[in-house]
Amino acid sequence: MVEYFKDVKKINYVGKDSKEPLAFHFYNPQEKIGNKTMEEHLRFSVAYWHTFTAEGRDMFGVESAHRTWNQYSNPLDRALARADAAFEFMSKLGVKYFCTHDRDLVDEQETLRETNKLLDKVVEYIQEKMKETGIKLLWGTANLFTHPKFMQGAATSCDAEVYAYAAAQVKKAIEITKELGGENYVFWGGREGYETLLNTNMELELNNLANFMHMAVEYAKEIGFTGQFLIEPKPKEPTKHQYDFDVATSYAFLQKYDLDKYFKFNIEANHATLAGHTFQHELRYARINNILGSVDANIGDLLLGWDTDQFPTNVYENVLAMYEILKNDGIAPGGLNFDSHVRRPSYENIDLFYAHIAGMDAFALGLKVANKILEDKVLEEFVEKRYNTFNEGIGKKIVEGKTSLKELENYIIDRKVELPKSGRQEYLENLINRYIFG
Ligand code: XLS
Ligand code: CA
Ligand code: CA
Repeated sequence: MVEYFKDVKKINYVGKDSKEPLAFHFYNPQEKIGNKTMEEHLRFSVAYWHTFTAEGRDMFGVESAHRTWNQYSNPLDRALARADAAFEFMSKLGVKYFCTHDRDLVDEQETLRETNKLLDKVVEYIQEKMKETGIKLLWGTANLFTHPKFMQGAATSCDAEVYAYAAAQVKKAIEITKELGGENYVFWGGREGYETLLNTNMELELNNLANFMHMAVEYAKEIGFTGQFLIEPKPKEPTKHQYDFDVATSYAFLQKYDLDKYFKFNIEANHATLAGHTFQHELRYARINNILGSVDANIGDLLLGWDTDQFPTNVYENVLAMYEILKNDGIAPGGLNFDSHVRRPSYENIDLFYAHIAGMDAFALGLKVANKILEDKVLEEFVEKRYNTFNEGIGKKIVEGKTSLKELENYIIDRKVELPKSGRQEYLENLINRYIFG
């Protein structure tokens, strides 16, 4: 079999003092942090699309990278070579999970029947590879956004035939996710939204979307797929407005249509910032509602403002993300999927390793620091004190819902209200810095 990454051996943990670049300096899979190993906490996953399918094309330029595994003209040869490269890469990197769209595994053919036939062959091949390597599928999904028929949405299309095609495609994608033992299944509505309300029946589109989700839930039950269904919110791009705007908006949609008990959320850092939130905000909102399912680990560039999907090398952000994940008691069966791609100038195969190592090390650092902050309860104690007026008296009554506007008026009407305690933001920011660098 062709070896695609000849210059790379297994990536090992060497510790922070080593100068070896093709190694982990902070991610030590077997090291215990609290009650779990780093590997158990972090559950890293490689995104098939960014790392093996895409080759660095952007709006202004053609592919900058030429991945040899994608050069075969026959679609089956190409798909199998891509799988070989993927499993060689993941084995050398030591990542135990991957995520994929149906159309990353094989290119779309003339008809759905032909595509599905090809897909079956590739899925069988990948099953073998998974058995050999022990690598598992974190989540599968259907690509309902690349082909031009989806230009006006899939489950929210203005055209019933497109809707039917999308439904059939999702049916098959759930089947193959089940065959591959996928632990989750993701719905990302990249084109479920609108470009202009002038031509849009929003109510019909949202109702159709809800029916689509109900059919998916039903079908999963029917075939015994027990993986977790996840919604991945994103407010815009490629569509001007996307219905799954952020966690709160999507959660309201799920509740309205009685879907909330079947879904959790896959939260992507770059999508949070596009929605005008921090990554931590989206994680926190999901956590407190018990709907935090999985994470697409990346980071955007706030100066550019679009979905740049960069590797999450910002330790500060990762500390705050891991803080939420630890408070959630982990995200299994979800994981940290690197929905990240190398910059266009980082076009060599070796850059794929440097990028993943950088993301894994930065998340390992985030995990360590967040765990220490939690162990020392420094934020907990601060927050606890900040709200302590709710622990007794009238505050306790408010929390318990045992008071009324009248009673509150009576209570406060003759009192001089003092200023609340200082928020101490800068003190807390410095505290976090001391944990990171101390
Ligand atoms: C695109 C999304 C997409 C989903 C899977 O912005 O992040 O890659 O994660 O369809
Ligand atoms: Ca994503
Ligand atoms: Ca993205």
